[in-house]
Amino acid sequence: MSTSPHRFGHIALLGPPNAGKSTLLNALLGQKLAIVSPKPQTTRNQLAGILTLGDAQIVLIDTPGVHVPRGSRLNSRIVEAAWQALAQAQAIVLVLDCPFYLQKPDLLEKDIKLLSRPVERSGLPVIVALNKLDALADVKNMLPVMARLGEAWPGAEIVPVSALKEKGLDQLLSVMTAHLPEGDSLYPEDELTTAPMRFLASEIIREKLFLALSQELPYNTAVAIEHWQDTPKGARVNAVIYVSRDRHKGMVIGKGGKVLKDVGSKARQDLIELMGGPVHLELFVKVREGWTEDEFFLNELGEEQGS
Ligand SMILES: Nc1nc2c(ncn2[C@@H]2O[C@H](COP(=O)(O)OP(=O)(O)OP(=O)(O)O)[C@@H](O)[C@H]2O)c(=O)[nH]1
Ligand SMILES: [Mg+2]
Repeated sequence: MSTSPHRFGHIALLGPPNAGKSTLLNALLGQKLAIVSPKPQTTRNQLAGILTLGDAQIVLIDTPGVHVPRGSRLNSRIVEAAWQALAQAQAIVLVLDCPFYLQKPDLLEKDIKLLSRPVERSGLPVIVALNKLDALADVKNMLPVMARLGEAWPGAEIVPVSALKEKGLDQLLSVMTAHLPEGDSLYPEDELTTAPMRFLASEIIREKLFLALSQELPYNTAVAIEHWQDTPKGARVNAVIYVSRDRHKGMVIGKGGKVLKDVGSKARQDLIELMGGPVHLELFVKVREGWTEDEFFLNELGEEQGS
């Protein structure tokens, strides 16, 4: 029997957009909770996933990708949500895209600069998950990146991982657990998240939009659950997809409604899995000019999302 004390705490997954934070959250949980897309800035809110292990319970907080926010209020709020996660955490896992930095070494310097100050100010221990190991031609290629990160965060453990191929996760988990304070679990062991179902449903729809739409369009869409009813025949869910311009509406609907139909049927499949029963999903597209700048609307969305 293990004599090590039980540990409990929150760990923030922090890093630039597209580094694989949400993929890592899902891989660590062994279940899809966070949405993922090849486009940067997919995640817009914190999302807590609860991982119950034999000797620890870790609340993993997925965060939006940190970057220098340009343009909209939405963008500033997204980045703010990421930094705010540090206030609740006992440790930080910096998730970084190794192959990307090999291609663009100057962006490694830029990201170190962006992350250093807030991370240092938080006073939290840092673990680096150097991600996308599987996409390297030779694992030795990561050595200079590791050396540079070792300079930037002296003493931080750097764990090469592949969130996609689920490599290096056991090592990452043992390093993470070691950084947690002793304590009892706060949540039942079968609880996966603190996020409301409505939020998870709206995220699933947003993921399908991110996958279906090109260029700037996904960044100008938001999803709100307008109506939710649990019936003996399953859940009836009405969701509104907000777009910021009239011409975007047609693009989201697509020729003969094809895009919206496709988004709806893919989202429905995931919702069935999430809820473990039949789902009737109806999607509506509404124009709300300038919503990405509208503080009131952004607050409303935030409340819906439990954040
Ligand atoms: N090859 C490879 N691709 C990965 C890995 N982890 C994530 N990806 C891909 O990287 C892209 C971005 O992944 P996400 O998990 O959405 O990244 P994120 O850091 O959450 O991004 P934002 O939410 O936009 O900040 C997706 O296409 C993933 O499939 C990995 O270990 N290897
Ligand atoms: Mg993400």
